[in-house]
Amino acid sequence: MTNSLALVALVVASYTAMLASATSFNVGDDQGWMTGVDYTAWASGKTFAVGDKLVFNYATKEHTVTEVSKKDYYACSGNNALSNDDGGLTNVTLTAPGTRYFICNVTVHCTIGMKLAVTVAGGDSPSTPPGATPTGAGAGSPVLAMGSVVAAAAAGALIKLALH
Ligand SMILES: [Cu+2]
Repeated sequence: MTNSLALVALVVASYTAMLASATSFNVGDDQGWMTGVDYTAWASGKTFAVGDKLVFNYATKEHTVTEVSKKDYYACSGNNALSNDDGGLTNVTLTAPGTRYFICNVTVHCTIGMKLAVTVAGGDSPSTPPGATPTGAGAGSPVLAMGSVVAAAAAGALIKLALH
């Protein structure tokens, strides 16, 4: 009985931690960071929050994750890059509200569409009024909802066990 009690407590603790943690987005989902993917479509309908993470997966040195200004994003210019990586796995944590711009700086890749703009909700973002709770549209929402249900069920089991 002690073991199952500990297990239930562990489950509750891990789901609670998951609920509090930020969402990690795999850019391009299974396709990753490559040419031929519409990243504007990928980003649309997703809600990005401060603390969330973007994970770019790509073939090492075949692409870059280059963060640029809005102007350079539209110009596909990596000449004044804010950051640059070609290591094959680039993690970007969204630390503040606002829009961030990423391009691939390899030959014509950006020009043919390998670029991503992500708007992080919060602050002065007009698309997310203060106090608004994103529901459904965010990629993380179904998982979080499921986590809540499991956490609630586990909490119920914990109470039952405690009563015995
Ligand atoms: Cu590329």
